[in-house]
Amino acid sequence: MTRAFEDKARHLVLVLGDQLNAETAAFQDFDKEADAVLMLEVAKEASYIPQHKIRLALFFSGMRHFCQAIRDKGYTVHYVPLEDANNRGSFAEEIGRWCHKTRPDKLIVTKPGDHRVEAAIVKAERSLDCKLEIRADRHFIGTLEDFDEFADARKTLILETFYRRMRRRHDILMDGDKPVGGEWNFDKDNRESFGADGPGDIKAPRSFQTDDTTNEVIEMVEEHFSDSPGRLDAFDYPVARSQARAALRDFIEHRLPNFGTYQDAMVTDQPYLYHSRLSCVLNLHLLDPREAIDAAIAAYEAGDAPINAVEGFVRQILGWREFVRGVYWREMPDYADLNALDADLPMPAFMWTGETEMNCVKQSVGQLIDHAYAHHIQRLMVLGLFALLLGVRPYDVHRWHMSMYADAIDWVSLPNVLGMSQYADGGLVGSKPYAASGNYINKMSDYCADCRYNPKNATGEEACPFTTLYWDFLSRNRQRLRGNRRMGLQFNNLDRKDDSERRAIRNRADSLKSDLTADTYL
Ligand code: FAD
Ligand code: DLZ
Ligand code: SF4
Repeated sequence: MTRAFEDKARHLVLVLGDQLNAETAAFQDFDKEADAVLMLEVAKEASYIPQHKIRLALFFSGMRHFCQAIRDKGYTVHYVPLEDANNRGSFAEEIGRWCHKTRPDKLIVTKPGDHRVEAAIVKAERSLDCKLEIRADRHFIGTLEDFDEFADARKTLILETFYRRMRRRHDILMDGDKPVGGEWNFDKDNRESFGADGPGDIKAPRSFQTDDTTNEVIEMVEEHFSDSPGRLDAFDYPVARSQARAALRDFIEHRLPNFGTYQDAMVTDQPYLYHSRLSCVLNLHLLDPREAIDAAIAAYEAGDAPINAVEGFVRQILGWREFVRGVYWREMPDYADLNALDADLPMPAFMWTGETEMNCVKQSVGQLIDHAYAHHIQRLMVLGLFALLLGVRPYDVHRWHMSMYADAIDWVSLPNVLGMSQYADGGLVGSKPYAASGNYINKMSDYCADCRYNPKNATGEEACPFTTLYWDFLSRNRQRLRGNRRMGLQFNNLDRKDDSERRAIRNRADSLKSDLTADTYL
């Protein structure tokens, strides 16, 4: 097709790296004859914090596959590769360059998943000759307006209340006005660990072979980001829509039936267990959350998966995923600065390398290096817990998280890390800090059996750092948390310790804090 003016576009639709879906609001009323798509690989997004090589390859490969898919459908796509000699390296500068070149009447973008990116695009509009239109992100089940309506009506935000409201509003897992299976929540059935025999054979998530596009991206990442964390030799993530659907089918068939029961368990060298590994394709919009929920419910209705598994999976997506997104947009930008527990230590360097004698941390970080993935309980009750107990600055924990996980995008990482795991928002996302000693990790994993520390000991040669720091965390935050009734039992246990034991714990905690943070990376 030849256009009247070679590059002139009526509307220029900017598609960001986590918006790889041609059904998004930005494409509504798209006219293939008159409009064009703009996709930008920009150095700034890859380097504003060092990022895992798998994460970089995932975004760039996903973007290139999406570009090809819509070009095949006849869309005009201006795609700027990272290595393009004219690439100016940031969204603002590239948008300016392309608006100048294509002279659109309107620049259209779906709401970005990062407040920083949205602010940069809004700021860039001032120097453009066209209007900017930001459209709502429909890749969620509820709207932000709906979340605000929920939040405005309440003093405190409780996930369970929000989740039930979402079930009713969207008629998901409902039997009239009653929850399917007779309960709203089957959490009590979902806390099993594996016995001495271990988990047995669990089919790992489907592995996707790299194609020429992904191989090119991998080479580019190795060349330009050789110092980034992680490794790429085992890259096998889904990077296209058809692969995302195949990954969902694979989960539903092989892992969903046991997803609930062993949701909280952790096992050496088993990164995924019964988890789905669908967060990346969901967050990059290659998979719609409704598709994931519908597939799980269909498995329940066909008798292929029990209610505790299906309800557990639905709650993660319909409940938590929607809830944290609502909190993010309601509270930003101030949310990023919250630090309710005044935590002020830096993140230790071994959180990037795994070089530590704490076996649970070593295993979880090792897995991150290999796969840019850890499942929820490793994030919350090993790595997040360690940072919480040590007292690391919450925003630094979030930055570390953004740099190590393939699925991290600001809207989802920040409330989970700063809110749920570090309690920096003082109880907005979670009603109490997820503070626990090494005994919890011992109960839910096999890590302690191969560790030089003993999870039962808070002091002495073999004292587990988690256990020492747990008691220290309670002591140092006693005043701040004294009004939290859900912590009563934990403080009662602290009160049972005599003065000399408390002193010994404090001394050991102090030396741990300086030893463990002696070497930092960011
Ligand atoms: P599964 O265990 O199979 O769960 C199914 C899906 O539920 C996930 O794919 C995800 O889309 C959704 N989900 C579950 N829990 C949450 C949650 N708390 N918030 C949002 N979605 C949820 N998830 C991210 O997608 N990106 C992040 O950056 C991220 N950071 C986290 C940081 C911390 C400290 C914690 C505790 C959790 C974080 N989560 C994050 C949530 C959750 O841990 C991951 O979504 C999940 O581990 C991804 O693996 P999976 O796809 O195998 O999930
Ligand atoms: C994470 C990331 C990376 C590494 N690179 C790009 C990129 O080059 N172009 C792009 O459009 N998006 C990228 N992203 C995602 C952004 O950092 C950010 O998360 C999204 O723009 C938020 O919507
Ligand atoms: Fe982790 Fe402590 Fe168990 Fe070692 S003993 S694996 S440090 S919880």
